[in-house]
Amino acid sequence: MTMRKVMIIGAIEAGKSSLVRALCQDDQPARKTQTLEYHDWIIDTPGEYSENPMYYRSLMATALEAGTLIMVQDATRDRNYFPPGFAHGFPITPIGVITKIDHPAANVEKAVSLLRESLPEGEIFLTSSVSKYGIEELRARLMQGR
Ligand SMILES: Nc1nc2c(ncn2[C@@H]2O[C@H](COP(=O)(O)OP(=O)(O)OP(=O)(O)O)[C@@H](O)[C@H]2O)c(=O)[nH]1
Ligand SMILES: [Mg+2]
Repeated sequence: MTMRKVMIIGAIEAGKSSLVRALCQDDQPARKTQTLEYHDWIIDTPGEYSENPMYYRSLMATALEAGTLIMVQDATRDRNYFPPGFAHGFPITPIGVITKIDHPAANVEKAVSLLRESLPEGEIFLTSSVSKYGIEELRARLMQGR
């Protein structure tokens, strides 16, 4: 049986690569993602791919290699960078993740409602790559989906 990958998308600096590292128990700090990065079972994407519609086709094509899509919303941001209903454009299971919930400026409730505009249904996990809150639970869920 082939192990299906997880693709992670979200705005620039939303915390995608830090989340990937937390899920893979890699303690090195994340650096700016410049291109698609294939990790063991996660495909990390640059924030530009989610912010610029020019890259949507590339995201859609790469999603075909994955079974699960993680859509990230930064808890410290007051806007959603995905178009409305974006999750429906992908033929794989979307899971929402709120990042940086440890941050003093985090507004989790606001972040969830912003993410809901693009992911109307489906699970949303609350996480921090700093405190590791929610990381184990998310990893367990992702393992089920493979
Ligand atoms: N407080 C806090 N800061 C975080 C967390 N996750 C990431 N950060 C910070 O947010 C910034 C961006 O993190 P990255 O993981 O590189 O973000 P990214 O989404 O991969 O960014 P791109 O590669 O540019 O698309 C860094 O300064 C991180 O230290 C978190 O859980 N809590
Ligand atoms: Mg990155």
